[in-house]
Amino acid sequence: MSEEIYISPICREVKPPVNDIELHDTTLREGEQTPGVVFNVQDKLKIAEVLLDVGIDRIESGFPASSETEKNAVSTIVKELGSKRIFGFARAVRKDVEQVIDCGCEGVLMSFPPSDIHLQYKLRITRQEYLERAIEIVEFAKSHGLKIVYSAEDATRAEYNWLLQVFKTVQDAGADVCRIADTLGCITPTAMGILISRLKKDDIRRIEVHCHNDYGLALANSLSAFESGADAISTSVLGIGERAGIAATEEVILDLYVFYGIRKYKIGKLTELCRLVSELSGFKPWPTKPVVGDNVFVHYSGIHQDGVLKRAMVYESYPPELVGGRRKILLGKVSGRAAVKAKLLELGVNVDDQKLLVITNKVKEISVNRKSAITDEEFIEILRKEFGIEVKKG
Ligand code: HCA
Ligand code: CU
Repeated sequence: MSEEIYISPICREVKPPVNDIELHDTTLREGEQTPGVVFNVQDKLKIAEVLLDVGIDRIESGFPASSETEKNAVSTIVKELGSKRIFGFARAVRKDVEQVIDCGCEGVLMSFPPSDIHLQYKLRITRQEYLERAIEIVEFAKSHGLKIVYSAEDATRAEYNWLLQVFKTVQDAGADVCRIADTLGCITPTAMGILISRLKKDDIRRIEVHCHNDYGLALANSLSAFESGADAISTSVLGIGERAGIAATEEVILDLYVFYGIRKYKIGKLTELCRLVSELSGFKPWPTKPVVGDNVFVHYSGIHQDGVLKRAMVYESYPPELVGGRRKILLGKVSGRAAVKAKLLELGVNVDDQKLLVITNKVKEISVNRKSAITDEEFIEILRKEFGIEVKKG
């Protein structure tokens, strides 16, 4: 695939401090907290397999302590696919971590909120009690050889110096990565950049971000964190998760590839991965959803069709094939001769200019009385009925 990628040249002036990143995909845990989404063991295995194949660095495979079924699913993933890169979700309670150990996971995502709001209203513990519990549970997990991503749930609403103290404490106790969970998505990209830079300057060695999308900022916050030195980003396929979901795996991989030259993931498999999760979750991406929405590689207006047929880069910043997609020319009220000609060529039909003009006028005439574009099947029928042109089934 030719590297026909055309982005703003100003992007070259943005140089993140680290030129590597880890992706921590939580489709199988956060994603399953999407209302109505239930993955059975086979579903989880299929999704985990493709995620590993794409090159995802860590897979949050589920919450074993939540049920026997869930524990069985996580164990099966480890049994079938190996423990490497397989993590289990746990609260900061020994029983939860023991379940993750029993499943044979390589690591644990330990979620424990330090914000005063959670301490006061949810956990009803003091900051001192929080620290004691955090040290105890991290040391316990470490003593069992688990890799530890320590997640400060609701971190973006925690008071900074206290959050720093928490991260320093757990980092000293053995946590490998400190995660900022922007649980309510309530931070802006600039503020996230300031937070990450400050934590890095204050010697928090490896930082991950888990960004929710309640204000539509999950992806922007994730990239801003990376540009300020974050080492890992938590994502889910199609962005599925609680409420407005989180940063989407496919969008993060595409943006890391195009804007920062991160080539470590099999980007050509993104469409396949998204279609699999969409099918197994029943979650249909909306038509304008970046990377996989039905409309994202469609050119419909005459001006765009004319431009893209002359040179794709005119109206495409990256080729659809990059992510395993395909360009589509849709015919309708605003289509011109260039589009009709391209569609005819796509169908293997050659006509002279005279015939092309007549067919184009017919397309326009039909289109004005309808609310949707003309599908390929309808266009083939028009060619047959109106012009006696038989299209061979390709
Ligand atoms: C949740 C909230 C969570 C936890 C994950 C984390 C969050 O779903 O229970 O602590 O990183 O966004 O805080 O997903
Ligand atoms: Cu979350």
